[in-house]
Amino acid sequence: MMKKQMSSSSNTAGKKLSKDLDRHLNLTLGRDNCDVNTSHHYLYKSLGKTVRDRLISSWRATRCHHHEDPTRISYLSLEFLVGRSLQNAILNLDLEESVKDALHEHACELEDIESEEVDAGLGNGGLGRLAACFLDSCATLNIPVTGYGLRYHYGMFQQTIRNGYQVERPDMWLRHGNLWELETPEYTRVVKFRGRTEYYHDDHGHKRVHWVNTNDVLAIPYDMPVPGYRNETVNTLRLWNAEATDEFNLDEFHAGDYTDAVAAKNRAELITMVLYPNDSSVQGKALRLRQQYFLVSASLQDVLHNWERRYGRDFTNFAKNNVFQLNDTHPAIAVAELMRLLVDHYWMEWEQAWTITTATMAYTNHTLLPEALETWSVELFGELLPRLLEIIYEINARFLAQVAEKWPADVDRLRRMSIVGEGDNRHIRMAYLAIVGSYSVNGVAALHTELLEKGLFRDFYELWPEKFNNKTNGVTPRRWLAHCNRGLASLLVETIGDGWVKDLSELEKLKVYAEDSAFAERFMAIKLSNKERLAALVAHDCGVSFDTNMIFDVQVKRIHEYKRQLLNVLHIVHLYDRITRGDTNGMYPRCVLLGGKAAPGYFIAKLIIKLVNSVAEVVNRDARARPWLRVAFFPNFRVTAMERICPGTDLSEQISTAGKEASGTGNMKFMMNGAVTIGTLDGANIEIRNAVGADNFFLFGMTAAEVEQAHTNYDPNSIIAADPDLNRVMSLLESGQFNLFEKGIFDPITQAIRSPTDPWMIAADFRSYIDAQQRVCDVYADKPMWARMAVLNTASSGEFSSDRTIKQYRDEIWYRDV
Ligand code: 26W
Repeated sequence: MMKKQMSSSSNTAGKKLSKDLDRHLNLTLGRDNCDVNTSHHYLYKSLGKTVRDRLISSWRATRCHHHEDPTRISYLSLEFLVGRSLQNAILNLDLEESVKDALHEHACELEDIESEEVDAGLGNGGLGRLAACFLDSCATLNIPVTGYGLRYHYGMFQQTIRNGYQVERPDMWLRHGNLWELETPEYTRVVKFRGRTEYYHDDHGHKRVHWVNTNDVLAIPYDMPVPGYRNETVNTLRLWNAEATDEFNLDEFHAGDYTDAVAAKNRAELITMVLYPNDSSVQGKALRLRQQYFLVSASLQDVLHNWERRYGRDFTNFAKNNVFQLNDTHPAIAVAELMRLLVDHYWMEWEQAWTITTATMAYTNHTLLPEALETWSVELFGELLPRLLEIIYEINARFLAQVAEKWPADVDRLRRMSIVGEGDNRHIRMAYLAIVGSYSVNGVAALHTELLEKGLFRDFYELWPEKFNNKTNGVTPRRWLAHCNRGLASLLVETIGDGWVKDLSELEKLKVYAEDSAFAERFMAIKLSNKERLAALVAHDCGVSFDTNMIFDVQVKRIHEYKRQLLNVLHIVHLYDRITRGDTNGMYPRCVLLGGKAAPGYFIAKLIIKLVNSVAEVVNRDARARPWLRVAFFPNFRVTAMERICPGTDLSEQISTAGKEASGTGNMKFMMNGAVTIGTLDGANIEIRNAVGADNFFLFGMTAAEVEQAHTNYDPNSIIAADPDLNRVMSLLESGQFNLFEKGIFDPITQAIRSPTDPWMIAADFRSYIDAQQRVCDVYADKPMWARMAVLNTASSGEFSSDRTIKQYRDEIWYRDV
């Protein structure tokens, strides 16, 4: 009875969806079924609108509900790497069956339609994708979180490969419009730049500040819905778009110069034109600082404005009900901006404003690399944001007084801890501003947090140990398992039920099945079909044929020296060398896939891409290698590509120099999908290995402490000389075999490996890496043994759900006693 009712009601829902789809196609878009036959584009659009309609009422309901609850968590981030939205919404709203039926009437599969959607590539890599996973978990856990970001007109560049080199092309992702955004001009804010400050006394004789003669820019919000998993909650991702103010234009117009007025309009709109494609190194460009301040000022004004509408100018409970989570230092200027708004706009006393600020700001650090630590020159800062600079000076003066009180006469400590770094080039240290202004400072994996406390932020940890805490990253199991791996998801539902989608720790129940050979066989059959899907993609996008009988060995992530794609290449060259010498004893055939974007100005990273492609070309052309080794570089790696890549991977490469990768999140996606990791004791690898057990993880390399130690007398040339395998690999690279027509191009790479100051210690970990790769071959040859490991990896991945991470943010950072 129950069942019958359900199926008939879902049937009605299905019919309604089908009708709505046709209505959008015919009326909203003005097409008929004949047009559709020529392109899937309009079907995508009408399906998108149909799905969106179903989000709208829950979206409004969620806003109403949140209206009763004063709590508001604002996640401030310059990046949200959301990828596609259609399938995610369909999954979370439980519309899959209805959509399938409706599309069948158009002789279409969802798969044909989904490829019409372009990725929203509003982020670089790990940090941006983490923000997107977090939003999914917050909505699913029904936490009132608003994501605040920028509506870049050009997202992460599109990467193509020409003659083995990376070529960047602009990503015009908005060209065909964005179905998922709703413009909400009624919440427009004004953001000020430049000008100067004027001091005056108010009617009560208080000294006040006016920031005058400013260049103003409008911030127009575009809202994107963030649906929770089957719980009726729809949170908001609010992306600000920069537009010129009318007044701004008018001033110039009165001055008689129409063309200058239009030029000024362009300057304002430049702010949200393009995402900076740098990951882990800073450029210090004025436009970047303008982006940061624009995001922060518009978002804080939005929150304060909403507060004022509901509670007037009474801020007694503001701190209790508000948190601003800062995604790295990029939005750290929020500390100073909240002070400015409270003091200059709401006329609050400094002390009270500071109490509120330091009770609402929370800072997450995502990197230890010194080149990624943001500083801004005082000169630039003062010119662009004069009032903010004054406020930072005041914060710093009061802070240093506090330090001096605790450590009298420790001048060196004052110099070390100052928010304003002195010297030839005076600069603002954004990480220090974030720490001083926040009540919580967290790292993103256990080792990373420990290194922050003992290393980078040691002085601050000594002063405020209670501020520091760890929140190991996670990824959303909706996108990274339920959606991207339909085959495995069905097997899981059949075996342990569907509770894992909302509570990934239930995957534990799978552990007993690791010993069940029938189950393991089904698990590996699914892996095989995912390898087939991946092989088809690799054939299409790389023009290389992968054989699914071989090990699929994958390293996809941003290209960076610390991530050591080079070590992977050395292994490939080593295998090739063995093959050409006829030494294939104990070798297991493998297909190696590398992919990722290099920052456009990062010379060595771009050269590494060229090297991968050059090695791939030689290997793939050589008939002797064909049965043993195939190599491909995946162009334009992005969220959507990862959805196909991680389910089809056997071996996940997580091989950074220990102590350098803050956490990693790709490692978690691979593990969830049943790949086994070869990795160093770095970032979350350590926790992954603890969860799955040392026997089910291929460990190699120095520890973070050993790396630190080894720097003192590092001599790669003697390591190379003492290791015949490494010696041959280096000779091959130096012989020019891989660059016959471009003599010497790889010299910078081989020289870096041979340099005693190589920070990434490639040579030091070579032997141990090669040995671990040999163990991979040995285990892979034993099919049941590998299957057991693969199953155990999925079964042990429960704690790497971003739901677990977000619960910890909620319980340990966001909901606290104020
Ligand atoms: C301003 C230049 C810049 C841009 C981005 C500096 C630094 C960044 C990010 C902090 C780089 C980043 O994405 N970090 C990654 O964050 C992930 C999520 O926490 C971690 O899993 C990665 O280990 C970390 O590299």
